[in-house]
Amino acid sequence: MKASLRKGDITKVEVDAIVNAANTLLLGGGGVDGAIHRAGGKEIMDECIEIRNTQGGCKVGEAVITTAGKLKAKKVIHTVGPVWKGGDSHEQEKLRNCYINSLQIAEKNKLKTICFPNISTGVYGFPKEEAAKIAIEAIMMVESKHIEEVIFICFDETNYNLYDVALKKK
Ligand code: AR6
Repeated sequence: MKASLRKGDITKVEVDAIVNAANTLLLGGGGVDGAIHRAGGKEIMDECIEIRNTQGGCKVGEAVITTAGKLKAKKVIHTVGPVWKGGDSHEQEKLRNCYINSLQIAEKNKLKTICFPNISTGVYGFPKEEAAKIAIEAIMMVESKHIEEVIFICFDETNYNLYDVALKKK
């Protein structure tokens, strides 16, 4: 599995699946979640509502998959990152699970290219350097037959530079 880095807007990326940094209710919101729902259209929300009605949303660290609606990607994998509460509430483990569970869903769906935003590093306040380290280590823990490439996309310069340094060390 190859790991690569890009700068920019995840809604424009042409891959098998983009990952959304959602909330437990799968109701949409601000940040990358808002951008994905705005660009992808109603179909994504319709499937999120269906998932909410059947399994009550998505727990922190877990992931669910929907259509990507009008986006160039084929699927959206919604995962819920932890809110940073100082580091003593298993935030690291929960964030690691977001990456692992998203990749496991991708693998189950035979998807080859997956693009991740920097989960939890926006309004959820996870320290960016630690989040980047966890993300990179997590994807290396996943065994896969189908996944060929994982792309980390960074919207802000700080995250881009942190991933650039961290990926070069691997
Ligand atoms: N493309 C790529 N990355 C983006 C984009 C974009 N279009 N927009 C923002 N980012 P956040 P969280 C980056 O706050 O911290 C929502 O309201 C952003 O710079 O979107 O996991 C949900 O509904 C940051 O680095 O997600 C939840 O309630 C990263 O995406 C809550 O926010 C994550 O920032 C989730 O908070």
